[in-house]
Amino acid sequence: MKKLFAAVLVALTAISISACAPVEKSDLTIVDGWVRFSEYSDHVDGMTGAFASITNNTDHEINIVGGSSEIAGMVEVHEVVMADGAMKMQAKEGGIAIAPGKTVTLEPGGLHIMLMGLKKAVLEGDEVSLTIDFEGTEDVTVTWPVKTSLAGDETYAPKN
Ligand SMILES: [Cu+2]
Repeated sequence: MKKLFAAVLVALTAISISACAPVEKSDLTIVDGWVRFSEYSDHVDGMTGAFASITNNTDHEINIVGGSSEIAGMVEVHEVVMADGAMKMQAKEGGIAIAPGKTVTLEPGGLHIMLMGLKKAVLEGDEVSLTIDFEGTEDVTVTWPVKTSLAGDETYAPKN
């Protein structure tokens, strides 16, 4: 009986340690995450952006390479470039690199995570669960609030 009790204690301790591990490790510090409001249309796949400040706490480069979300058919990392005098967004080749000790800010009009092929509206007050895929560290699942667009946003209307 005593032996069994000890075994249960060991098992409980193991569970609580593994539950805490990802937080204690923290290769990354992710703050100010949010997802842009988007109305959903049955006729056209909606898109929206996800934004945050991400700091690389390691001594090696980490890349944001993509992601996934239940509410989106596809998640990509995007950059905004000037093409023929107009701002245009496109997939960022090789992902978004974060140098050791540096912070990358994902923001409207700049680097961002793009949720494409939305399966439902993304409304103010909602929370969106998003798994961000990294190279150089483990993938991270975040839950971010939805906010309405800010001045200076690029347009997220599909091109076709
Ligand atoms: Cu985009």
